Amino acid sequence: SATIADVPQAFSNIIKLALPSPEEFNKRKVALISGITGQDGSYLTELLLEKGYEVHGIIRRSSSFNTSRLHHLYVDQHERPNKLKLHHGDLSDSTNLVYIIAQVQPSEVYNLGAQSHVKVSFEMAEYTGDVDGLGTLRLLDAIRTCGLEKHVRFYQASTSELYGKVVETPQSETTPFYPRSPYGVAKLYSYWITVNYREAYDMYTCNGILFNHESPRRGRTFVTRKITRAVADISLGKQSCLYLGNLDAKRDWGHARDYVEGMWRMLQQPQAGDYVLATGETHPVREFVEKAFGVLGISIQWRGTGESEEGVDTKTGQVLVKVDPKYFRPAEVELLLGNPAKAERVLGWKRKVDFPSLVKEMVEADLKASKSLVEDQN
Ligand code: NDP
Ligand code: GDR
Repeated sequence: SATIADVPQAFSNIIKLALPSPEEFNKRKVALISGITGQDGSYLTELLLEKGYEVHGIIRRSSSFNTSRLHHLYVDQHERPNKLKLHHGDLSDSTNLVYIIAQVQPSEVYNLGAQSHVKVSFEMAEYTGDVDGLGTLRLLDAIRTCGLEKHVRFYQASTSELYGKVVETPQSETTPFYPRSPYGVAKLYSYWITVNYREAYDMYTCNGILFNHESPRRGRTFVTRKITRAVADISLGKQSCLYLGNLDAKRDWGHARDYVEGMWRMLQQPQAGDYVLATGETHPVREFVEKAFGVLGISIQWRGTGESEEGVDTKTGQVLVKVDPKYFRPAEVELLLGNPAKAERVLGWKRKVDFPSLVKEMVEADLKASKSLVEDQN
C-alpha cells in the first residue's frame, strides 16, 4: 500500500503523463534565470527576449530596489502583458524553487544566482557554500521533483576560479581543478553535481566554465568596475585616489554580452557538454589601471613595491593609485588564461569585444554616469 513517502514519485509520474515530448516541450522557448538581477542575468534576458523567449527570473526580496539592471526591459504586467516575468525566490529555499519550476515549466534553466564575490566568500564561507554549492543541487532536484528532468536544459554558471592555483596554462576543459577560495570550492561542488545529474539521470546539463567577463553593468566592487568608476570620479575631481589590492594578478577579461551568447549556444546543441569561454589573452590588474586612465589621456608611472606601491600621474605628480593590503586575499588566484578552442569549434562561439574596447566602453559609461549625477545635483 502507498505511504506518504511515495507522494513525490507519484506527483512526478502524474506530471510526466501530462507532458508533451521533450522536443515539443522545448519548442515553447520558456527560460527561467536565477540571478536575473545580476550583470549576466540582464544581458541574457536581453538576448533571450530578442530571440522570442518568454523569460522568467528569480529575484530576492530586498528592502531596496535590486532590479536596476532590468529597468529598461521590465514592464508591469498590469500595464501591458509582456514576456518578462519575475518571481520572488532564493537558492536557499527548496520548496520555493519547486513551486517556481512547477509554475513556469521552463524548457531552459540558467543557474546564474550566486554570492559571486571571491573576497567576500572568505568572510561568508558557509553562506557561499550553501547558495553557490547546494543551491545548484536544490534547483536540479526541483526540476526532478516536477518530473521535468528529461525536458529541461540546464546551464550552470561554472567559473575559471575552479582552476585556482596554476597547474597548466592555458586552462581548458581538461585542466585539473584546484580552487583557492570558499567561492571556488562551492562552485566545484556545483560543477560536479551538474556532471553527475547528467550521467545519473540522463539530464541535459551543461557547465559553462567562464573566465572573467565585465561590462558597464559589472558590480561596483569587482576590480574592473572599481577602477573605471574611480577613473571617472578622479577626472571630475570627485575622488582623489584609488585604493587597490594585488596589482599583479592576471585575468582573462572579456565582455559579458559575448559570454551570455555562449551560454545560450551551449543549450542548443544535440548533446550536453562542458565548455570554456575565454578570450585567450591575459592582462595584469595594473595594465587595466594604466589603460583605464589612458582612455582619459592620463598616464601612470609606478613607484615603490609591494604594500607601498603607488601610481603617479606623470604630468602632475599627483598620487592617483595606492595599494591597500586590506584588499589582499587570504589565498590568491595569480594567473588565469583560458583556451576557448572547444567552444569555438563546437559552438561556433568567439568573443567579439577585445581588451582595449572593453576598458574604453567601461570608462566612457562611468564618465557619462558620473557627469549626469553632477548635473542632477546642480
Ligand atoms: P552578479 O553578482 O552580478 O549577480 C549574481 C546574481 O545572483 C544576482 O542576481 C543576485 O541577486 C543573485 N543571488 C545572489 N544570492 C542569491 C540567492 N541566495 N538566491 C538567488 N539569487 C541570488 O554575478 P554575475 O552576473 O557577474 O555572474 C553570474 C554568475 O556567473 C554567478 O553565478 C557567478 O558566480 C558566475 N560567474 C561570473 C563570472 C564573471 O566574470 N562575471 C565568471 C564566471 C562565473 P541580487 O541582485 O539580489 O544580489
Ligand atoms: P575575481 O574578480 O576574483 O577574478 O572573480 P575581481 O574583479 O574581484 O578580482 C580580480 C583580481 O583583481 C585583484 N584585485 C582586486 N579585486 C577587487 N575586487 N578589489 C580590489 O580592490 C582589488 N585589487 C586587486 C583580485 O585580488 C583578483 O586577483 C570574478 C567574479 O566575477 C567571480 O564570480 C567569477 O567566478 C570570476 O571572476 C571568474
